[in-house]
Amino acid sequence: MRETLERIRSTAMEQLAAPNADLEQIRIQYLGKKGELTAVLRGMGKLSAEERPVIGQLANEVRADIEAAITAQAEKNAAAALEKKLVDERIDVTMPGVAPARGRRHPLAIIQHEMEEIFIGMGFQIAEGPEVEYDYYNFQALNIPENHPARDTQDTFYITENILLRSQTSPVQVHVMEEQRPPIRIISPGRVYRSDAMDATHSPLFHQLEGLVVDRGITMGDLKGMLELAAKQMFGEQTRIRFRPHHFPFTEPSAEVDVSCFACGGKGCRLCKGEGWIEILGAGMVHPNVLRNCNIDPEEYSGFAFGMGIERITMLKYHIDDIRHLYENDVRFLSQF
Ligand code: 2NL
Repeated sequence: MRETLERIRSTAMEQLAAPNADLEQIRIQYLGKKGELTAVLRGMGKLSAEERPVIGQLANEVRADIEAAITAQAEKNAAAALEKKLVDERIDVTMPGVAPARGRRHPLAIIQHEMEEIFIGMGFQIAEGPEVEYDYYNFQALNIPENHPARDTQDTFYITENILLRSQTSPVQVHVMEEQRPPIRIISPGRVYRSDAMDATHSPLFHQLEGLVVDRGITMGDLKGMLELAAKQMFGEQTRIRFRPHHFPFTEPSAEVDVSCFACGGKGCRLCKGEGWIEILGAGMVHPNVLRNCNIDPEEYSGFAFGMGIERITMLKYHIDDIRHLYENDVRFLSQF
């Protein structure tokens, strides 16, 4: 029996020493209910009274040795597994990162924000409104009655007989004049729609920035001074402006406004088509009918207004020769700004 115990101990130790030994299987094989050591202990009843304590002690030692060896091996395995995990999952924190592809502002948004900053700097507030409007706000309130020829040049998309996509952002300003009392000093940037065929300079959807100032004693001189300041900030300190008489139904008098060419300084070049001047906006004194439509007394108050196409300014500043580039979202184009 002593030999059996010694053999059990040495074979168990051999098995435990083998690479990839199955510790649980070995524990069951020797120490389990039906294990080899357990079987020996069961047979102890047949031993003599002198032998029993000696063999019993040896059996306990063998059990303790095997248990200790299993625990030791389990600890070794766990340490080895941890070491392997640490090596496998090592991170070199000094490695350069993968730079994420970064987007940027669309050229139209760059120019719109530039203009917003300039007018905010002069005390204007930004006003926004719906792109779907009533005929009244887009036309009638602006002194463009039914059958007025301006309805042709500003032909838009109709949702119903009297609901349409705004052809200018002026309706936003009409809402503000209805809801607020002067002094009013706002700009309204945003999308506008016209029933135009797409070509190099036209698009059925484009962007406008309009401005409106209404207060006591506002004159054409205020309009000219303010526009000159804005033009210098937008196109450079040496920029001059020029007013040419024009007609808009919603302003009287009205003017088209040119800036001295910011490419050649006024000598005449390809950008200004030899003119020395570039048209950038329309403007004028708010028509008394428009003020009256908004319950503002034209005897007490006067105002000026102006409007410009954001696409046009963007194309001029960035030398973009076709408006369609601005809508095609080709990253090779957009990444240049
Ligand atoms: C242009 C010309 C202009 C206005 C827009 C306006 C708005 C109100 C009253 C009076 Cl509420 N006028 N806006 C005035 C003059 C010109 O736009 O060529 N836009 C692209």
